[in-house]
Amino acid sequence: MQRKMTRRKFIGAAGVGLAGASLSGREAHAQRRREGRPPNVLFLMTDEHSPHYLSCYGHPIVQTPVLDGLARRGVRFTSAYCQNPICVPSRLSLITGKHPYEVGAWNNSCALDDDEPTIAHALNEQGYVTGALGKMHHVDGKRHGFQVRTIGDKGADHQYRKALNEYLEAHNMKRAGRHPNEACDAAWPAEVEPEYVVAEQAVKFLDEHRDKPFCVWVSFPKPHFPFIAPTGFADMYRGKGDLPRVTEQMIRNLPKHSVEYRKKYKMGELTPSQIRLAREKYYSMVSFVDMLYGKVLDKLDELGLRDDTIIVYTSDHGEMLGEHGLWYKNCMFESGAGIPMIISFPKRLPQGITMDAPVGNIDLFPTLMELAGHKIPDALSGSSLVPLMTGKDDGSERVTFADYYAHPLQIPQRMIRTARWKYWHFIGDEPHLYDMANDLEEERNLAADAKHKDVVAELRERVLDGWDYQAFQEYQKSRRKG
Ligand SMILES: [Ca+2]
Repeated sequence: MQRKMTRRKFIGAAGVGLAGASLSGREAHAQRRREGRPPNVLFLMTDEHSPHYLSCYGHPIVQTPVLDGLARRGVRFTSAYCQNPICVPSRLSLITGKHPYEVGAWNNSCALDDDEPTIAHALNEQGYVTGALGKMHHVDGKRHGFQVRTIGDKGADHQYRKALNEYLEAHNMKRAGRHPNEACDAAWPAEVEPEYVVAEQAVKFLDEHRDKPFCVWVSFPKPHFPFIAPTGFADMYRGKGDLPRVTEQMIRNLPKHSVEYRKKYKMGELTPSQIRLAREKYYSMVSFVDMLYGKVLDKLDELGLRDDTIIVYTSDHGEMLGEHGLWYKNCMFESGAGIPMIISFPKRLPQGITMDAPVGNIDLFPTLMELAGHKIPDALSGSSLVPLMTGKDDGSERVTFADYYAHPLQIPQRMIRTARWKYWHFIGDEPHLYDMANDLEEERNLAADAKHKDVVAELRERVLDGWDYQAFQEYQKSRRKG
């Protein structure tokens, strides 16, 4: 009630100030509406974007001019993580602000309970129009609070793969599979790519909802495999695929889970030229999504909404791209559980700065609520990044967690990242400890080193504190019975 009265008063005051301005009646009206309203949220999200593969994160080959521009106008996080390195649990954690184990999100078959509130519900209550365009990966096909779903990935909504599928069918073509050894160039126009049609819908959404506060997810499936360079983006990197540094020690270090995964997909059999080619195609996909986000941001500028919009860029997990001899994600190494994260809102946040404190996608729900001036719901497990971004918290005590339970071995595992350490705990395998200040490539597992006994004991305790992996074991038992 208090908030509503304040808002009305503010609209009134803005009206007086505009009386003498030389705006047309309609423009003045539109401006008054904007000035009294809370900021919009534009949520740019990709799938499988490893944190090092953007030029603003220092990658020597990959070019991401649009996201670099966003980073110049915002805060870029260098130690950001998803809460589970696989689609569904990661995404459900993000929209609920809770750990995957708190919402029963164990693998890509798990649906969110209908009663579980999401950020969309919270912003709907504040009078926002909430939209989810593109990949949300809600396996039940439900909206979970998002009101507008003009292009979805499941159920009755218009699916983002429709244009591509129709094109392939009409031309009697098939898309290459997921394995890195199938990397190639697209033989279809960029206009039928799922991301292209989602971006078009995003532009339409901004046009249609410009006069109300909105929160919209513009969510792309790329740069998720298959490793196919979109038309127009293949030449940019042709011949420029590089090899990651993989040492024997890294391979020896791998946990049982990753050894099994490597075997299952024959990752060790890839030749250097196959690795180079798959990485090259990945770079093309990254630049393609970057270009499309440019179209969406241009629309925001054209509508004069940029200053009133909080913009977030993140991904649901990374992509190993051959690092540590691994592909895909499904692990806690930097390129598996790490993500790029940029938050831009120059009205309230510094511009062009980087923050090294550990943060997670789980923190975005409370962060966006606070930045937009709304109350943060009590039940969230993430914490707002606003104190960190505005210099009120130095971040030295911050930690973030990620869990994993899915294929190939279904071994419950949990990672804690502190300012200096990454500790990766398994139920049924030896732990890992990496000194992230001195070994960012995670080459030396220090968990068995007597010198670090106390660090391991402390982090082990923190990882186990409150972690309900027994609920996963119950879930597995019930599945076996069913
Ligand atoms: Ca994913």
